[in-house]
Amino acid sequence: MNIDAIHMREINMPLAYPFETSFGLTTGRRILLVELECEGLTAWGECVAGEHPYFSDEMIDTAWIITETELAPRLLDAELQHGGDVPDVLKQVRGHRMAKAALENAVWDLEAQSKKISLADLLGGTRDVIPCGVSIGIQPTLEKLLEKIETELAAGYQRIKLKCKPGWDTHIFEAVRERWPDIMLSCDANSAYRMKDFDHIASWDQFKLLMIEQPLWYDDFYFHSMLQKRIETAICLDESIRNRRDALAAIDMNSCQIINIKVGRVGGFSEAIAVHNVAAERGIPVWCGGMLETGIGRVHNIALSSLPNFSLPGDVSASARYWSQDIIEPEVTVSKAGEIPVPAGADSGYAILRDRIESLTVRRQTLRAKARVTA
Ligand code: OSB
Ligand code: MG
Repeated sequence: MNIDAIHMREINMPLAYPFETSFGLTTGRRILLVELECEGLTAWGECVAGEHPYFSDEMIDTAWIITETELAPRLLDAELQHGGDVPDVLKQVRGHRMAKAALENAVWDLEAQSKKISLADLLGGTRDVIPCGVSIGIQPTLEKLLEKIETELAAGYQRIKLKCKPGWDTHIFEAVRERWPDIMLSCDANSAYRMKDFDHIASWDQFKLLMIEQPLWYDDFYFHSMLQKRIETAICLDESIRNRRDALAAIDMNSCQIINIKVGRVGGFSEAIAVHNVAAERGIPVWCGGMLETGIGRVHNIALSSLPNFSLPGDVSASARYWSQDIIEPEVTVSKAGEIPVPAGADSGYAILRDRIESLTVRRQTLRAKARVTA
């Protein structure tokens, strides 16, 4: 596979509902999309870097410049057989995993198309449907939060994750558990707590949470392992896990008992599969995280979630929870059982809405391969 052209574009999309976490409020997304042209085929990738470097050190503007100046030129020069060849092509560039993932994932998509198999099959997926949960942002009031949960449970979602932070934690868990004693419930602090909060976090054991996601520093394993010793509830790491070695270190140190895999955060499908595999070998369940993706990233997340060790409901949910209109058709929907079917066969079953993408585009850039000498 020789890539002939890489089209980069930024689209701006307002979120249907504002999303608040301990690190900030998001009301609209600025998203870098890449479109690869290769021997008559076309595949898209979505960069999940945020508008600001608040979740990770990447943001759309750093991803844009790195893609344009470093990553895309390397990919255009490379001889590729597989999506799995991409990390080696890009390895001279350190970091910038979300930018790399957008390109690598599109190459896997091309490979699946050229082999006429589903992306899930190419990745090693084994599930026909994936179990779905939702991540519910910090709300203006407790009443609003309870209403949201009621709506999501009625829609069929199997697990509710509550974003939390100091001042929006114990009392909401208490109220939710009082109303729904038995639902699968977890929380995500996005690094909002410190060592002084250990007793406070330990008091949440009474709520029988499935997990507490990333309570401490975004780059930490050691203090999470200290905390894990002090609490019964499983810690799940998100931000801290950048690659397979991080997963190994975190598991060996007992920094976590569950891992959230985000394909952008770990730099692409190859590393996501490696994290999945190392966790599986050690009996650590994983689930697929979300980054407020459009349908393009969402469909890639669905394929990844079909791997066997994605045994817990993920944060991959229906398009309508994010967008008044998605950029793929049909939109992603969730069944009453809280599941999304995994597309089988060569056709992903989702079409890219090119006109809609055009109308949302605010900047674009095309890079083309140098003329190739063919024998
Ligand atoms: O920590 O999982 C997170 C969204 C943006 C950045 C970080 C996170 C999230 C979510 C939302 O929790 C997941 C989703 O619904 O896409
Ligand atoms: Mg998280």
